[in-house]
Amino acid sequence: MKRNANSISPDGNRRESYKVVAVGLITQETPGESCDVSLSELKRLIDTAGGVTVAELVQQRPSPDPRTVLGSGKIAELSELCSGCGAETAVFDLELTPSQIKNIENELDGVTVIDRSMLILDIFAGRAVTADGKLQVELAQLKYTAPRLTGKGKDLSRLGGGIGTRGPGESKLETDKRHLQRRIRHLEEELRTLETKRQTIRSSRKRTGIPVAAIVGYTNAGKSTLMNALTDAGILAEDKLFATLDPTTRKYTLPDGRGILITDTVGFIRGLPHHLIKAFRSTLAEAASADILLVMIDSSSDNMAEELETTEKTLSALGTSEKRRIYVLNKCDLCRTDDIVPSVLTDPDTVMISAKTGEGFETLTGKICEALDSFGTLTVFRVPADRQDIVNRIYEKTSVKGSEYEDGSVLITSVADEAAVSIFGEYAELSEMQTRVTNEAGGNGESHE
Ligand SMILES: Nc1nc2c(ncn2[C@@H]2O[C@H](COP(=O)(O)OP(=O)(O)OP(=O)(O)O)[C@@H](O)[C@H]2O)c(=O)[nH]1
Ligand SMILES: [Mg+2]
Repeated sequence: MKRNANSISPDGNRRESYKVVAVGLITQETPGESCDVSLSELKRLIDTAGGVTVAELVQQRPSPDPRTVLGSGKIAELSELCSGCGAETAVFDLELTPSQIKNIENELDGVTVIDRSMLILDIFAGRAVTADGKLQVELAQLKYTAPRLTGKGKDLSRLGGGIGTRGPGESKLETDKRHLQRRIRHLEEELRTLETKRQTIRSSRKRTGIPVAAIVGYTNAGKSTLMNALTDAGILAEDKLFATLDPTTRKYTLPDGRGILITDTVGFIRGLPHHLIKAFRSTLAEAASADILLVMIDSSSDNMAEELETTEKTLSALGTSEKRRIYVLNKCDLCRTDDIVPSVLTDPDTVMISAKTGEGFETLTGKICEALDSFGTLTVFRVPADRQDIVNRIYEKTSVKGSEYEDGSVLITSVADEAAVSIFGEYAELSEMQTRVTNEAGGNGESHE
């Protein structure tokens, strides 16, 4: 596998020896089964972050204890467990408040306590490559992780960092309050500048009229594998969570000769707090600004339904609910059709593929062509100036982009679907000639590259 600048080696420059205890909680809101699924995913995240899960501990209670999440007996058990197996870190599979972290740490002897989001941010910190990605991760860490680490400055310098405490570029996360606010302001400023630049790039990309299809979906669904198979992009694709953080865009020529841009994006994951999704808005903006979403699903996953649900929720948090979608059920080489969740199968825009073997690619590209057709064609209508009735109807039936008078005629430029082109065909001047028009509706994000 070729590796590009976006890649880091699976173990990168991480120490592999952090011993971690994974802690889960079964409540009314998180029943046993969903706690199991989430905890096994947490262990994969720990592995991705370079840690080793040496033990796990789960407690069932109606709701988390407001002070220490677990009850006092379980906290004592956790303390014994950590010292028994020499664990340096306990990762809780839920969102913890800064004071909960402090209270729990007071009960554990020298063990660092982090939550699921801190762990994910830590992985992002190790994976961000572009200036954008790095800024977003650092800002999210300063806002989310740093307040949860304050007061532990001495411990951190003793440990030299550790899981959940690493900043971008492996530098120790700044936890000094005096510097914190200044740094946050500085990063926000830099991000704003970059956002303006991205906006310009996005606008110029829109003007070229080349449509963009973004591959989105749960982490590890096979997005990068599909991207590589179609465009030879050489992106790192591996059996780890969050192999991709920064988006990559490549040109792809469809079988009918039309060109599109395909973007590979960061994967989604359950339990990421809403404000963290927002923090990665500019990375995820690739999805928000795309014309078509290729929603990728690992059809061999035991948790396909939840993964799809998280994907749908994240897409709607990004304001992309109205966007044209093609559901891509990947890894069909590993599963039987009758295992698949029926609600997705009945969607006419669903394709089964194997990004690995190439099975189903023809159907997929066919669906992309169909989606492009439905966007309509940029058409110029030349209507005699005395036919105001026709002018009015064109305004009614098409999406008018502009009009002007020329030699006793009204020239109307609009995006017209096939039906409109055929109704007003005798007035159409350049129909079929133009490339398709970028779908402006809902395009509120911006693009890199
Ligand atoms: N058997 C099989 N494995 C696949 C297929 N597609 C991808 N994989 C494997 O699934 C794993 C994850 O693939 P990636 O392409 O890295 O997944 P991703 O969606 O880009 O993941 P993130 O970047 O982490 O969000 C890799 O080990 C791939 O080899 C497929 O069609 N069949
Ligand atoms: Mg990927």
